Amino acid sequence: MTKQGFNDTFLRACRQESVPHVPVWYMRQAGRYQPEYRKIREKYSFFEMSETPEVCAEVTRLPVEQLGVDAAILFADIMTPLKPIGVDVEIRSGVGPVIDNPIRSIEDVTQLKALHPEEDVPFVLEAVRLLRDQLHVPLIGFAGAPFTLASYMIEGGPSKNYHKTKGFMYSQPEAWQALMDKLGEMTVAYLKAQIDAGAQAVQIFDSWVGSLNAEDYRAYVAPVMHTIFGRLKELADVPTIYFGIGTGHLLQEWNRLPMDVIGLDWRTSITEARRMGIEKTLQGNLDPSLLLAPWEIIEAKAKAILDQGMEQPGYIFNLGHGTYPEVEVETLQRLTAFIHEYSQQ
Ligand code: 1CP
Repeated sequence: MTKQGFNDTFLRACRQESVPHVPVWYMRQAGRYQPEYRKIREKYSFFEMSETPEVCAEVTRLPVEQLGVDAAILFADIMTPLKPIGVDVEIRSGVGPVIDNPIRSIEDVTQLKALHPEEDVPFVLEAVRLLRDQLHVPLIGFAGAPFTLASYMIEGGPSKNYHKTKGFMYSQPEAWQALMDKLGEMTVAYLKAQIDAGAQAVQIFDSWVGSLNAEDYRAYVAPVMHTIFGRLKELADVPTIYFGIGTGHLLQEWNRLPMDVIGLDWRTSITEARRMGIEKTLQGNLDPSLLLAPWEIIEAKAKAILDQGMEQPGYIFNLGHGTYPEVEVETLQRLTAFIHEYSQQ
């Protein structure tokens, strides 16, 4: 049952149905480019914010109200479910996730606990429940993908080349497999709980998996992604989205996974992906750096992307990666209005 006045264009586009306009939302749409966010963030740490359901719901709603986007994404982090399974993680301002006890061996993997969402992350589920009552657009739940989570768990923080992660993968393949299996189970449990609480779509962020070539992706990562998306399809009837940076060379592999929407970064155009035979819904892919350019340039690029996306049903406008703190709120407001207006049918 949909609420009266509920805007379901995003869900319709996920399912490749006709839409009155192209739906749009932005990765990292809640964040430091918003003065209201910065004000709240002065008072709380990142995890204090996301662990307080009322605050979490407030910052999740902020971009929906301010920008007029067609979907909300839960305010949390891909690291959120790692704390209860035994990972000592904090989010450092201007840096990102930092982990004091990085994974080095099979013993470290064995010590990781299973996630019990209702006991371990009740605040996430409570925020989802609050938001479902408050929102008139779909709520996207999310999780990090095993490779990308493992990259932080093994490196101990952000990385440029992921060489410790890949070194672990190549030299301790059994420990790697055990880690993928554990994180895969955690991801299914976490997303299933978000869906049961009310999330109407889920996105899995595999931001850093583009650092692998297609052969290694197939050997070391594709099996767990197959299991995760396959299990989600059995357990729930909501659209699933898979996103990564620099993953153009992996799209054929992705096309074989049982999921619905591929999130593209700016390196692979919508037309190129279609030419490669990708028939899933596509989401993307304006380079977020463009948001710092004069409006005429942003508009011309957005128009070019829309022209490609609108060639067939199943297209969602987004950025190719998250917004930056330097972006002006007005720019995103104007862009959202432009996407809606230009794509109106
Ligand atoms: O608005 C939203 O998009 C929802 C909230 C959200 C999401 C979906 C946050 C809040 N983080 C994420 C996902 C996330 N977190 C990803 C996948 C998407 C991506 O590639 O950007 C990744 C890799 C992280 C890890 C992370 N957390 C980073 C990146 C570090 C790196 O390796 O470069 C950072 C900076 C964080 C902290 C964080 N998470 C979210 C916010 C708003 C912030 C900044 C916190 C602050 O200091 O105020």
